[in-house]
Amino acid sequence: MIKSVCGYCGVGCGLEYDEKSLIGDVTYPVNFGSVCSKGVSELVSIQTESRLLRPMIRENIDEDLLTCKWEDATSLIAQKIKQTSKEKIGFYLSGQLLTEDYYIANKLGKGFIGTGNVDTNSRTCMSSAVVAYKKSIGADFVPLRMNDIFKSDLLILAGANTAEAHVVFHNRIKKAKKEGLKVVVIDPRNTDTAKIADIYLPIKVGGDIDFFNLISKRLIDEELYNKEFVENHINNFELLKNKFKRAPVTKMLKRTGLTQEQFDEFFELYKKSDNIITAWTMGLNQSVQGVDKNLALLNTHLLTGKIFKEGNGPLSLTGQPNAMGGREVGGLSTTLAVHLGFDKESVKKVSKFWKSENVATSAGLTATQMLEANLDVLIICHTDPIYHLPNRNKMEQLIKKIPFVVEINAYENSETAKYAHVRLPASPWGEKEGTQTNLDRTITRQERLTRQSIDSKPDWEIFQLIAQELGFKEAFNFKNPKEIFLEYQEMTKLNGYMDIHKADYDELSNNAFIWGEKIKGFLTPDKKGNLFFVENKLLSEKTSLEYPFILLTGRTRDQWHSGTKTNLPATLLKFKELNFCEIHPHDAQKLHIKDGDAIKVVSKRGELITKALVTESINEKNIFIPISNRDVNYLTLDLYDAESLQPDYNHSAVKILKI
Ligand SMILES: Nc1nc2c(c(=O)[nH]1)N[C@H]1C(S)=C(S)[C@@H](COP(=O)(O)OP(=O)(O)OC[C@H]3O[C@@H](n4cnc5c(=O)[nH]c(N)nc54)[C@H](O)[C@@H]3O)O[C@H]1N2
Ligand SMILES: Nc1nc2c(c(=O)[nH]1)N[C@H]1C(S)=C(S)[C@@H](COP(=O)(O)OP(=O)(O)OC[C@H]3O[C@@H](n4cnc5c(=O)[nH]c(N)nc54)[C@H](O)[C@@H]3O)O[C@H]1N2
Ligand code: SF4
Ligand SMILES: [Mo]
Repeated sequence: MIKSVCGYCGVGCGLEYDEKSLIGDVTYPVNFGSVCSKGVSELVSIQTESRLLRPMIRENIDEDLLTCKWEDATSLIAQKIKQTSKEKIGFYLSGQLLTEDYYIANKLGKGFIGTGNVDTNSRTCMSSAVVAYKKSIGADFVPLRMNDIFKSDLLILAGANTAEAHVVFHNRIKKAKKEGLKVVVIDPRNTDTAKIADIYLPIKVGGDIDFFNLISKRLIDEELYNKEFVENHINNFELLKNKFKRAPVTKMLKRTGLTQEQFDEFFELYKKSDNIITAWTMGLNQSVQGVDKNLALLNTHLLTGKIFKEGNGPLSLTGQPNAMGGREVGGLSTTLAVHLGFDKESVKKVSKFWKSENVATSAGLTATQMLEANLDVLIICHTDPIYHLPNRNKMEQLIKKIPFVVEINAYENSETAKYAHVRLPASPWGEKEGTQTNLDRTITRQERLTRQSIDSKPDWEIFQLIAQELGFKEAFNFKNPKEIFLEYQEMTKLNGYMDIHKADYDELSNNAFIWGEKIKGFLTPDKKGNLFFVENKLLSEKTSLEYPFILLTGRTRDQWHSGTKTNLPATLLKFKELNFCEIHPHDAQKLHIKDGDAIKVVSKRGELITKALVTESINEKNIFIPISNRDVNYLTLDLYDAESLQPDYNHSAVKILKI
């Protein structure tokens, strides 16, 4: 029996494999044996015909790709890197890489090539939460665990559809409900998650800052905040209080789209709940004011002191399996390594540790900036930017201008593949080993369950080959992921609060390690939490007569993003429809659209064809298209949060045409 962990979502369920079947691990402290349809499909996805199996190469993207030897591909990549100045080189990584893969790629990019341009698709996913956590509590640190819901009285889910996106956690929520937990869901769509809520609040898209500000204002006005906690542990209280004095309450409520009765009913429950958790995901993060939305939410926990104690706290629900591990390693271009920034002291420490004189000295381009930056070399690994970046028509034009694009992927059918000059086959989940950190700091090891396909290699090994070709043989001489993990663990000692060095690699798959369990206070320099006054600036794209609908996008339960791993001919797991567009019956009627009709959805930037799903689950004037429709980003707008540079995926103005 081999123990491993699921490589799909941030819940990170424990699995067991007995050479024949893959099942949930009943002893694992996250899922206690349950798994969802994606978890069970892990093995099917390795065996599919759409695997990328050989390295391939071409001089320009109009030519066919030709199979080549690994040495030819890696030496060409090294040669291109050598010929290019470091600010023209970019590494576009992924929250689905294992920690060891991430560590090697970051060490090569930031440590030895010396470019800050090493970023990840987590930019499109969690960067608003990262920035806000840092500002508010002092570090990118999730201060509670999923199991805290069993010690809590109230769980608020804001812009999070756990029923489809964090399935096993959702089942845990249902269990906690039976033990008395109340659940409030704030979402413009009456999702499967909303259906289990004690109170469902159908917020108007983009109204979340107003909603959380209304909570904070009431807490202050009615003196319900925790005075002792605020006095001793919190900065900026007077400032916030003064700002709220003039806050336009009626307007704010109107912007939430909720009635006074709805808000009051919620606030009654809020007031009487001793222990509160607020969890959120893309409904807040993916926004032109994503950071501010996070801060407005975090304010409520700082005011009430409902943080750093059992059953309480702001719980960012990370999406990808190892987005947290990537952040810990330093995979975002705004960090250098192990949660350290680019200040002189950190650069010095890191240079000494890596024994390199070429460490990047300033933050580099974000993933959302890379295609627009006239790069000469772009290395993309374990992610599909042409599928996932907003305003796809524009992104397609931009990537064509990059003279040398390398794509490292385990599957052949990504959208980015069309633009790659070199394609390298990676070994996917099940054919490799390494560690990952789930959404609540649980570090576990994924195991190799089957042999490696003939010519594919684990991602860390691919980066190591490139590093060796570049002449960095001593610094990149790892024999296996364990050796990398040990070096990374040593490095975490550079950052006082990271106790990852206490984990035991050999033990990890049997015994998960939870880091940061001793942290019970703010990690800011003055050890105090920071309140921020934020306002809804209504910066998203507005509807017009021509484009009267707001498009929301998001997950559907049985598909993993672009579907290279889940939407397979051999998969019998397609229980739920993947191609649809939710539209309210009133809107459908006005447009003479019936359920199941083919429709064209058009924005100022592009269009797609899909199928109408007429449902009252969606507010009028909103439509929803799941990201299992690979064309979804032809419609979306490339508008970004000014601090996190995360895209505003959920607020594009569109029109609908019957075809
Ligand atoms: N099945 C499946 N599960 C996944 C993934 C997958 O591809 N498939 N991907 C993983 C990843 S990477 C991520 S990031 C997570 C994402 O996890 P979630 O964020 O929970 O998933 P989304 O479907 O993107 O949904 C966000 C919800 O926000 C709502 N929303 C939109 N705009 C607003 C708004 O203005 N305010 C509020 N309050 N809500 C709003 C949407 O209606 C939607 O229900 O899922 C992870 N899990
Ligand atoms: N409109 C809209 N756009 C969105 C979002 C949204 O909600 N709405 N969500 C955003 C978010 S939160 C995210 S996280 C992104 C996700 O967007 P992507 O990261 O682009 O989505 P995936 O399909 O998961 O891409 C992962 C790629 O890795 C490949 N792969 C699988 N296993 C391996 C392996 O072991 N090694 C290597 N090298 N490759 C492998 C897969 O074949 C696939 O091509 O999309 C973002 N884009
Ligand atoms: S909930 Fe997430 S981690 Fe658990 S089995 Fe499903 S996809 Fe895998
Ligand atoms: Mo994500």
